[in-house]
Amino acid sequence: PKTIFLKDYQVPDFLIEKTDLYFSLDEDKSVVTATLSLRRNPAATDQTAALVLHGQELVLLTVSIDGQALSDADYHCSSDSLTIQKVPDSFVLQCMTEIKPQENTSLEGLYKSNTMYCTQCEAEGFRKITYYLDRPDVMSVFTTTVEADKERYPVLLSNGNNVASGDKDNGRHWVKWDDPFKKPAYLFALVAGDLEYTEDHFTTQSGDDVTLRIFVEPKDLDKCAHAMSSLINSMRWDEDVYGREYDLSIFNIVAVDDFNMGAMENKSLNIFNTSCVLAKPETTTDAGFQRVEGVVAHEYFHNWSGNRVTCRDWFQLSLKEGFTVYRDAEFSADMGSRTVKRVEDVSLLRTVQFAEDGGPMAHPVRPESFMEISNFYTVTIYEKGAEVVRMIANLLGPEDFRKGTDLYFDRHDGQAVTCEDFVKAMEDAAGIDLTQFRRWYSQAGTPRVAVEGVYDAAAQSYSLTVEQHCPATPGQEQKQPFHIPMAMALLGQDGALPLHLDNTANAGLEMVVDITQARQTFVFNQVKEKPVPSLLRGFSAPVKLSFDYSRDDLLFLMSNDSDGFIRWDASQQLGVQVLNEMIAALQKGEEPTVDPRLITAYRSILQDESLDKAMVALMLKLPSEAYMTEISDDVDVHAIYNARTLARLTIAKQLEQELWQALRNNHCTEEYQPSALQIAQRSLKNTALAYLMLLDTQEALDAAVEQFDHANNMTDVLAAFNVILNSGFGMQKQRVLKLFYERWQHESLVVNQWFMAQAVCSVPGTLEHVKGLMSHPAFDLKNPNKVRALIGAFCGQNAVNFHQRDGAGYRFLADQIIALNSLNPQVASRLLGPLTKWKKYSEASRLLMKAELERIMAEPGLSSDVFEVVSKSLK
Ligand code: B3K
Ligand code: ZN
Repeated sequence: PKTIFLKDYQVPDFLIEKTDLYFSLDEDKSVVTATLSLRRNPAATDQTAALVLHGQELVLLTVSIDGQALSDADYHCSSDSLTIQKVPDSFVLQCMTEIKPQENTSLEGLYKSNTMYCTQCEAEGFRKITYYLDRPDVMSVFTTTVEADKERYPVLLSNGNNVASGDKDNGRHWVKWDDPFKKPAYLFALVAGDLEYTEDHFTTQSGDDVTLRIFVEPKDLDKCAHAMSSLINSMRWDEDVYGREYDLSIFNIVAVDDFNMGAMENKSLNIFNTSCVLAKPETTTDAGFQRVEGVVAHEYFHNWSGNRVTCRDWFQLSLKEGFTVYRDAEFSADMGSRTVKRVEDVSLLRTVQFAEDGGPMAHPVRPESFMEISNFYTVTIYEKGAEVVRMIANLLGPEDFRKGTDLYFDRHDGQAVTCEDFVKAMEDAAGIDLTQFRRWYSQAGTPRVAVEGVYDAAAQSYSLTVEQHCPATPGQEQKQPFHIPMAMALLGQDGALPLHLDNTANAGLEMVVDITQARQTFVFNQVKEKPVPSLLRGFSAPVKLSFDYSRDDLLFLMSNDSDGFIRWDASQQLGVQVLNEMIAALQKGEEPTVDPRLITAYRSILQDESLDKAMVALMLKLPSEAYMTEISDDVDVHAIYNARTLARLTIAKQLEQELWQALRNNHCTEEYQPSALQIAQRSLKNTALAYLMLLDTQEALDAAVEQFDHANNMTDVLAAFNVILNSGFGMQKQRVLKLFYERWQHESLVVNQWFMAQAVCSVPGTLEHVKGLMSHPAFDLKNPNKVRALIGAFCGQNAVNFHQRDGAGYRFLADQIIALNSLNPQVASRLLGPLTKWKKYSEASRLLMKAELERIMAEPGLSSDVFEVVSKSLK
């Protein structure tokens, strides 16, 4: 595979004014007729260039220009292009191609999922449908006619408005769609199937009626209500917060079982993985409900941040993804608990994104090169990109940020633009200079920020000395200092102290200091007592901050900071200190002990009535194994697991009474709602249950079994199921495994949960069990959700079993990647994640992991997806 560079970007030689598509769908082959109105791009440097269209896995039947069929000598077909040397300046090109959607297991382009046809074109899937200029800066209006058997495919959908339809003889029918908005091919969509829909309506601020429909298989009609209300809430929110209205009279969502990602924002025809749209209390967990809400909002918000204003090229992907993740995160914060949402997002960022930024695939938010763009739909592009937008929003403040987004949307409506255009709009609207800030787009890696505080009692001054440094990442040895906005406060014994930075007048109790140099000192005056600094409040920048807090400082922050994120973060830092001490003891062959201050802190959290229960649950969770792994350079998986397990057991023993109280007091008797309040109760109750089950008492087992048997919602059922599976109660285990499957075998998404619960089980022997499940009738290597639930979860979330010492876990994963490489390269490449981090592990594991990467590398016929990740990991 070739490497493509941002610096080589050139405008397209041709533009496509109009695209007319005719699909004739059939069981053995489908025929696509594309009629394209093309003209030379006046901005192109070479006005005599040949026409080169993208195309893959297509059989070309006929090709004509302005009605004249071309002969073999007039054009050239390769495995990924169609070249026509001589074309007029303006002309109509017609291509007829044949494709086989039913054989397309890559789930990119046009493919079949169960009995329905559907598409996924982002990033470069449209070229598997017809020859085209498949790049986002070529924007065209589209008309699409879909023709298929009427009985099997009564529903025929595409982008825009349904403008005509009719029946043919031989039982076939057709529907024609017209999308008036210019769009790049990656936003094209088509669906054909035997689907039913639920419908609702939304009236825009301007008074226009929009018909909203969610299309699903008939058996799933009872699981659409949450997605529909989430959609309506998103539409209202985008009007209220960003002034953005919907722009067509119809908005469709379709649920598909086989899907590589969560969902796709195709213009007016969003296609969703069933896991991100279907929800009802009996089958869906609280996390599932929240995911549906978040993804529905995310895809809807793309209508402006992505569709109306799109990306010039794929290096700019974060332009739409980072911004849209920021938008959906703020929406979810407004719908539920803001602090909880922030803590969850920061947790993800600090484990998964920081790990990516420190590994072989590290790349800037705006990458400079790639081999396979599918590999760049990453936590860096999405989540770090969202943090960058969040920093801009905070630097500007709400009013100027809104001016900035208004300017961005107005200035670039209907255009394909760059991250630079976004930043420029912000600068122009707010009148500020983001020159140094732009390094967040170009430099990869997580900055380390070391802070030291010195209190001078005589001078009543407190100085914070800050040093920043960003480690090298592939291709970027040296980094320039970042502009890091650090929100902070100084806490005294009776509350926050007034901040007089450099003798200025009182700046209030909280401020943002702009760290811009490699080393700099901030002096605060009139500080009446030695403060505990509260740093990086709200996680104001995506950095690794270190400050030498004593455990007593951390306990103080945990109970006194007014910033919920800081309280949680202090509990995590305390947990890290305690666990690291235990890990060190284990490695020296000594008896590890749990610092009693941790237990005392947990006790007071459990007893603090004023705290949000969801926050209590979060603060009672020790740092995850994944986080402990991320912050360590020489990872000893088994020591981390053993220390954590022992700490958890000690906590359970010493807080047994308090945990029982939390369990009993948070039993919810009302009808299920995915509301912040109920979610908080359930999460605290189930956190308590998990601790109590570690005690191996009959009483705890009874509580779990009772909950498993009688709960009216999947959150509680699954929580009970999980703790029973991880316990030593063999008979109950067998019983719940069987019962759960029997009860839910017809609900594919619940069966995924069943696979996942077994895959993440920490008991020994899980690898063999997982291998056995691969031949379970419900498992299907072609279905990405099943692969993620079983293989992905085992390798990514079950460290102690995946890293079993003989390397069998690594071998298992490599075998699956080799099998998936030819079936579905995108899924194969994503599964590689756990192996790519091999350099972090202690030597024995490291060598075994590397050997498996080398074995994959030696496979013939590697996809560009897998090749890129494996080759970069081995460098
Ligand atoms: N834009 C899509 C991602 C599609 C990726 C395909 N490899 C989903 C989203 O971010 O909304
Ligand atoms: Zn997106």
